[in-house]
Amino acid sequence: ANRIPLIAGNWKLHQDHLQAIALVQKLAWTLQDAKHDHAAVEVAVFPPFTDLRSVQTLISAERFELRFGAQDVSEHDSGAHTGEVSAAMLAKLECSYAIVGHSERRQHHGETDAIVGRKAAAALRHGVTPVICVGETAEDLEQHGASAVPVQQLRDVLAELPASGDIVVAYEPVWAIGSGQAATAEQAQQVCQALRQAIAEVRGDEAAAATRILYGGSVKSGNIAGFMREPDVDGALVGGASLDAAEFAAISRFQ
Ligand code: G2H
Repeated sequence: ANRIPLIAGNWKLHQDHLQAIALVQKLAWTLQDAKHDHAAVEVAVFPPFTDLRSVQTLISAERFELRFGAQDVSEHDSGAHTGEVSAAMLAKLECSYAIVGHSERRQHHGETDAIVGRKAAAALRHGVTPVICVGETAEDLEQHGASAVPVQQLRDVLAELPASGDIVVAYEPVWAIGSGQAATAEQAQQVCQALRQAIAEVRGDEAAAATRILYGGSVKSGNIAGFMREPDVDGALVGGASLDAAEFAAISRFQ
């Protein structure tokens, strides 16, 4: 299958809407200077909710080919859910994606696989592609090896979804997040392959072959090339290194 690589920048809780405009502008210009082929490697940013309207306005006014998305989405479409943001609202803002189930939300906001699955389903209902995050803790790794927990998380999330609809999966070992200690390319490949197998079992071989699976956890320009050489790694979810336009553009070139 011809999977277009995706380099996704998760800004987490950084950049107010004015800083967001500056960062997106700088990133777009840096990519333009490098003659980045957006059809060959998709580049997307995931700013905080309050930045999305500004980012959308800038990208559409300047006709930048960057994609963007949200870091979370409500499982509900509307109603008495104070503080939530719906997938319909994100779709109206031209968000291509919504991250669901990032480990920081699983750890600190009590998100279970069932909740993550319902959030992904809500995104799909409105034409927003969910970026479904899975990954094992250091303790899981020691007790069960690398693949067992992420594969089970993905199965539980997929159980909440319709059989079709575009999804992206991000494998982010919790021990590698923001730690500076990335997984090796071989470790990432092993788990991404197992995740693709799990997708095949639930959604069929064709869907599995078409689904992009990203690696995340301390990705930087110095280690991206190794990950991208692996057959089942189709891109990266980048945190800290996505806040520097030159560094993120370099990662988008896999160097
Ligand atoms: C993992 C990743 C982005 P970082 O959370 O989602 O962050 O690259 O800072 O490890």
